[in-house]
Amino acid sequence: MRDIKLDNKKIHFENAAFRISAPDISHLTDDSGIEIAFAGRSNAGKSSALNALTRQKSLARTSKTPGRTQLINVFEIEEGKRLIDLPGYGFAKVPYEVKKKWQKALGEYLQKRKSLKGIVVLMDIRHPLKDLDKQLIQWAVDSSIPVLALLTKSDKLKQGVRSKTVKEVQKAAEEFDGDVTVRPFSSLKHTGLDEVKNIMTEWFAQEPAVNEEVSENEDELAED
Ligand SMILES: Nc1nc2c(ncn2[C@@H]2O[C@H](COP(=O)(O)OP(=O)(O)OP(=O)(O)O)[C@@H](O)[C@H]2O)c(=O)[nH]1
Ligand SMILES: [Mg+2]
Repeated sequence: MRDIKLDNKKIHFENAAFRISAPDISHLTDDSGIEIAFAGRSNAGKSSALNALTRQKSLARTSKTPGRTQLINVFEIEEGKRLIDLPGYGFAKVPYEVKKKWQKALGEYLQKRKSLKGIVVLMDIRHPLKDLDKQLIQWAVDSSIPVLALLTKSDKLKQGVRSKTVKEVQKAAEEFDGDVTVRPFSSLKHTGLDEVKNIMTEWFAQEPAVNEEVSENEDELAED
């Protein structure tokens, strides 16, 4: 019996398949179910983390050139369960107009998307908690959205410095006074992968968002 129960909850991340690339939320498919977004500075390792999580080498496009992901990319694990690869922020070399467009699309997505039920904020372990990272985490906390702060490329640091950094960021994250979990992560070595999956599985077990039509019908019924 216990196995069956656990099996019901299991999320098959490896089943994730690309659905759509959208320049902004007006082009996204329906806003029902649960979405978990991967956000972070350009080059932080968002696309690599998605590929590690789904055990697919090239599901999300990765690049040595910052600014690779310029669209909101949607991957569906199963009906009503999606992973979102968001454009990176804070990359200085992108032309101002392009940057403005991305930031607007990103801001709109974060503020308006009802199915957004969890945000994974990825930060290079060597440069954590930059201003835009802090703004994003604070915004998520203020919107009661849980945050998993992943300190990426943890393979780049020796064990001692790594643990010290994780502790420091954990301490700093307490200041946000919300549901913020900090963990080291490496897409290369798969460090932290199981824990990420566990946390995301919990997030996927939250109450899903419902379509606008459904809630309107409910309103009508309530008026009757
Ligand atoms: N050593 C190491 N390198 C990594 C790791 N994760 C990502 N990288 C490298 O970091 C670079 C950027 O990775 P991406 O996954 O493309 O980063 P991104 O955040 O999606 O970047 P944008 O789409 O430009 O915002 C690539 O050269 C990756 O190979 C890691 O865990 N360890
Ligand atoms: Mg990317």
